[in-house]
Amino acid sequence: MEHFIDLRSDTVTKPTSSMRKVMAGAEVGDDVFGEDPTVNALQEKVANLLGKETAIFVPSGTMANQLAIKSHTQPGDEVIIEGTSHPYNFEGGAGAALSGVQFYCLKGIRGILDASQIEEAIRSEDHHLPITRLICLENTHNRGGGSIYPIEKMVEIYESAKSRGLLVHLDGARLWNASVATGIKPHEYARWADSVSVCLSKGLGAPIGSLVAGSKTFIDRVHRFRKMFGGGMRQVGIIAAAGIYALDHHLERLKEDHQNAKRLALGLEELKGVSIDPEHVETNIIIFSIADPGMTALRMAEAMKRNGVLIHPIGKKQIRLVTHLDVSSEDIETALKAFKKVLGQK
Ligand code: TLP
Repeated sequence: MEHFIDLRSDTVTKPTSSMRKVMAGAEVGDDVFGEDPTVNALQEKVANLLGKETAIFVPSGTMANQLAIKSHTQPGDEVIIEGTSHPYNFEGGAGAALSGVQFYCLKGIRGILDASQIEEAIRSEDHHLPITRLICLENTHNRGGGSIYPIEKMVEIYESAKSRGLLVHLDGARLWNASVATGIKPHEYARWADSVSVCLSKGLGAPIGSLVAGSKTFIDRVHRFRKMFGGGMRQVGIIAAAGIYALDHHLERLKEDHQNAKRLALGLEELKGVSIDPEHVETNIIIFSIADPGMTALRMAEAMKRNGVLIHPIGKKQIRLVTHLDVSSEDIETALKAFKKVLGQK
């Protein structure tokens, strides 16, 4: 098979041979009975990292977010969320279908909201109106271009939510990236949310797996709904082991992905026909626009593919690139050369 430099997502990583060895040797049990020691160890590890009472292992980030929404709300409740967020846009309408909630979407700056915007969106008590129940945040923010939620904003939003009796869920699929980029520990971020979902199969390089963390009472509800949604799994220590390995070995190296993303952004800035602000590249995601009037995102993706590089068109003129474990600094230089060629520059 031809080797591509795959910049479409950090979900494309393959488990390393050391990770596969740990998986093959994992102790397992029936996790629906709570008897898989490796799953239990992963849940405890992640609960500790996030400073929460407990955590539960689930197959995907989507299930993690949707279980949190389901467990926090009643049908008809309103969830305040940023308009380009993952749970609202990229989870198949699950909030409406599975929890019967409606979303109140706000416009953020690269996905980031202010407490004042949220306060204005909270419904007053009036039986004509839906009940505002939950606020969802995303850190880092995917469509915001991997933007980091400033912790002060999270504190303000959380405190304002608490003063109004509301709950906060954090989609922390890439909270690890935010933490490595800022030096702020995952638990320091997680403190400002009632529940947090995290993923092991994005930057961390595990093949599968996410967790939801929160209080014991909340996770009890999540557990019940996990079964209902078909997410109760059996001898999954085999994949939980990959998650433990990823947390132990692939967390600090996210720095390299961030450096590679920055280098890529700076290289792209040099090219005519590309509109990008490298200052906005805070972690491992790069979103740029094509300024060349004769070029579309789709055509650029096709041309890049012919040059051995896979990229992700996310709009007519918009491209997303994501750096990860399987992309080296040499690959970045190769990708930049391909962009140059595709844009007809020397
Ligand atoms: N994001 C994927 C795709 O769905 C777009 C990607 O390639 O970035 N929260 C956030 C912030 C995410 O970026 C994703 C996945 C999820 C949740 C969902 O995780 P999965 O794919 O495991 O359901």
